[in-house]
Amino acid sequence: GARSSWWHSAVVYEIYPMSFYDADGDGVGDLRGILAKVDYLAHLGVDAVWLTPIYPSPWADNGYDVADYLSVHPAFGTLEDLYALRDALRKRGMRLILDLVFNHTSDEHPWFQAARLDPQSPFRDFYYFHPGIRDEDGERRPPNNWGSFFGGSAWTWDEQAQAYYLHLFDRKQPDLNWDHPPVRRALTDIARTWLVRGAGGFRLDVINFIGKPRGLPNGRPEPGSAYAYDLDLLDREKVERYVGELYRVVKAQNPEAVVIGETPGVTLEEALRWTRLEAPILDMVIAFDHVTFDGEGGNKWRPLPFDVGRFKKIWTRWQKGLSGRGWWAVYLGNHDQPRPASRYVRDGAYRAVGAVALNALLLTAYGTPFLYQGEELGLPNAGFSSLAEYRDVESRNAARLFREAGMAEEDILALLGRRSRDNARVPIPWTDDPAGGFTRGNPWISPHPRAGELHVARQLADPGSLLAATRALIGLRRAFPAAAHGPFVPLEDVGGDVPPEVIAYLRPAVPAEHFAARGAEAHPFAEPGSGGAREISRDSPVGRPGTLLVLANLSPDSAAVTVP
Ligand code: TEU
Repeated sequence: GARSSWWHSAVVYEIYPMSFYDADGDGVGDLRGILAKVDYLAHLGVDAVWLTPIYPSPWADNGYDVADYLSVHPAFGTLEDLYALRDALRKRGMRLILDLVFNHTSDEHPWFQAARLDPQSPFRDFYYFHPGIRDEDGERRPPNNWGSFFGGSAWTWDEQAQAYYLHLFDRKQPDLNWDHPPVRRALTDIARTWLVRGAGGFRLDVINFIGKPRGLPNGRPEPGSAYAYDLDLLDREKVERYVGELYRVVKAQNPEAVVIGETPGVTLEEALRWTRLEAPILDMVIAFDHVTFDGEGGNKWRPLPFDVGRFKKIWTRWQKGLSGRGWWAVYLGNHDQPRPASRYVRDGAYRAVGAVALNALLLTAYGTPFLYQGEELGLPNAGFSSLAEYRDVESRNAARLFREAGMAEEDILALLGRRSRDNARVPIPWTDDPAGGFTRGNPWISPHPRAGELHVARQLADPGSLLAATRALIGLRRAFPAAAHGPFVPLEDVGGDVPPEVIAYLRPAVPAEHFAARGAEAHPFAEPGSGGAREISRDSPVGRPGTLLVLANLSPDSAAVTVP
């Protein structure tokens, strides 16, 4: 199938604008801040930048509660600032990907404001309002047992509307009713407008959740809970029909625009069906099997010890399952996940090498790698010292529910320190000034406790840093199409006993034009055989031409890369 689109050989860099860089000193990152750092992005060598939502929002869920899909939140800047960023990226060969949150709006969006005020409003059917049902003792209650991912019921009674309304996330995020054609038309128009404005593509937030089953039936309650989070209820035919419609509109407007579906709970079969290379309805999916297996029943708040064997099995299943047939976003972290350098790596000496290994896995895998801001620095979890420092609605709701359930404060703090999304949302440290040089104001969230040790300036100056290794890996991916397109073959499948002291073996220098196009100096690789390693003989099962080997000696101080 066709794999010649730009995103099939691209590396995407995810930016959480609130925490990237603050140019105007109000303590919140902004678009001018990102603009100030485009040469850093060019130096890294990434091909596209995905911004999480930058639209007007009350920030109940840090922008995933959109109050106006076509403007820019004043705290981030103006549309002109966004266009300036778009142009600066484009000049350096990079595209801008926007986040479309189409499963729900903010309750402060004009559509919801109109809908809740007047049952006759044309916007009433934009959402799921329901009068509720009477239980045996005549009490009114929600129409089903669905739970909100942010705690409690997925239904809230609204006095103004005199009805319940559905919100799979926070109560300030009412779900849109995609069965209502005017909803689909309105959202498609919004996507088209952003394409006209020069967006290079979209990441569609929880886009499989738009397939609400007709009749809104009860789901299977989660063990120990009154609520159901039953993704099996989703109507897949509906998802395919609506997503397919949106995909065709986007491609008709700009075939080069990438369409990325964030699809929590997606199965490998669905991923193959939706991203099949010959007739996709999504160019790639963001899957979750490898970021939910370390929680009991997929519940992040019931963490299990990290089991690298299980991780490898899941990773291999998806890599082999998709190879040559479908496509996915390859990621280990993002703004919703704890930091990979804490989640997948034992503490202590191995952190530095472990972080290199993770970036090597990410950047040599089949699919499009998504590097989330700070992963090039190996930032571990922030781990706040007090609950008051948490900003994330999911974490604050969870802490309240744990407290009501009698959990001790220090246990809540430990659990959030391990699983909260805020672990990956603290500001990027740029310099060795106390708050990491992110802002000259008061940061909206606590700075990273290890900013002083891991900041960008220090790593830029160190050729042995994780930043340097990550940059080299991005360049390597450029030199080895096999990294993105080659079949994924676990070493044990080739029976090769890889010589233990083999180090990174990178044949051609990265084409200089890759870096020149970004106005950055070329990055020569170590010549073969340097470092005194034994050459990999061509007749060894792992020395086969066209095979990409990314190996390293695992001495703790090594900045070399390691075998996935
Ligand atoms: O995340 C969807 C999603 O699955 C998350 O709820 C994830 O499972 C959870 O955060 C893990 O702790 C998207 C956005 O990425 C997230 O930031 C939003 O909060 C959410 O949708 C609602 O828009």
